[in-house]
Parts: sequence; C-alpha cells; structure tokens
Amino acid sequence: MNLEVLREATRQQMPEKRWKHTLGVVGSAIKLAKRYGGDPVKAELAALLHDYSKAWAIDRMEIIIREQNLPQDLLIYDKELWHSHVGAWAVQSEHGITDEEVLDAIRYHTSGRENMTKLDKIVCLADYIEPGRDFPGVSKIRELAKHSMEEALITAFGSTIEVLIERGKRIFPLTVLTRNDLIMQLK
Ligand code: DGI
Ligand code: FE
Ligand code: FE
Repeated sequence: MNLEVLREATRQQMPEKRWKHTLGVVGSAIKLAKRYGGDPVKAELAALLHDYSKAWAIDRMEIIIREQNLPQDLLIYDKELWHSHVGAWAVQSEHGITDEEVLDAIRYHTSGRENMTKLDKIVCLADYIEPGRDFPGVSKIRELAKHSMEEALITAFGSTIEVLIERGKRIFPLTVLTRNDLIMQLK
C-alpha cells in the first residue's frame, strides 16, 4: 500500500471541493490523534479514504449495497448514509485495505455506532470540524473538541438530528443509539 497512489486514486473519485474537504479532514484527524493519544498513521489513512465513494452515482452504490450484502436497512434511509459503507467496501476491494480498525472508521463515520473506537471518534469528529466546514454550531463543536471528543460528538450528532427533524426526515436509528451511548460514556 502506497499512500501517494491512494491519494491520487482518492482524488480521482471526487470533485475538487470534496477533495479539499478530504484534506481538511486528514489535517484535523492527525491533530485529534495527537491530542487524544490515537494512532496518527491510521487516522491519516482513514481520513483520506473516509469519503472515497461520496461522489459515486446513487445507482452504483445501491447495486453494491445489494450485491455485497452491506446492511440492507441502509436502503430505506437517507442516501447520504450509503457512501460510508460503500466506501469501506470499495477501498478494501480496489486497494486491498484490510485493517478492520481503519475500515470500521470509514464505515461508521456518518452514523457513528455504539462503543465507537478512538479511531472512529477521531475520523467522525474531524469530519465535523475540519477547517472548511461552516454550519451553525460548528465553532462550539470545535471548542468542545479541545477537551472532549465525546462532548463534541454529542453536540455534533445532536445538531445533525435537529436538522433532520426540522426537515421532516427520518433518523437512522444507529445515530440515536450512538448519541445515547456517548452520553452514557460521559457519566
Ligand atoms: O460525507 P460528509 O458530507 O463529509 O459528512 P457525513 O458523512 O457525516 O454525511 C452527513 C450527511 O448525512 C448529512 O448531510 C446528514 C446526512 N444524514 C442523513 N440521515 C442521517 C444523516 N446523518 C446521520 N448521522 N444520521 C442520519 O440518520
Ligand atoms: Fe462522509
Ligand atoms: Fe466527509
């Protein structure tokens, strides 16, 4: 596995704006790994690959979810949730990434999951706070991220859930379980 080759391959999957976001997530993930005693090498790799299939056609992702037996309940929730599972499958099959910790961090970067690993938290939080992100509440999450990844993620998932509710959308149940679990971790 050659990081330069992976970088070029990843860049080719997406438009320039998404690539800039990816580089932002890489930078933020390395910083979080250093701050919280995570593995900066795995953080960089998972962050680089986290949105690998984000710009892929919906039909292509749907076929992969069906044929590769990815979680079928994804199909009845927002299509925004698909790219994380499809991306983990893609980097394994196209680039031979086998590190399950890295694959899980990619797979769960959108929804989160219960008992998130440190690497899961790093990638998920970096995705919310990278310097190019601009949404209501992002500065609060950046502040919280300086002392607690759990508190920052609770606020981040909370704001995602609020937006989904405002728009009358359904919430992927795992996102609710993730938030509940993170609140338990604080106690
Ligand atoms: O891929 P990115 O845009 O960098 O970020 P992401 O992978 O966290 O995707 C977030 C999008 O997913 C955001 O627009 C909200 C949408 N989404 C839709 N339903 C859900 C959801 N996100 C979560 N966490 N849970 C949902 O149920
Ligand atoms: Fe994503
Ligand atoms: Fe992202």
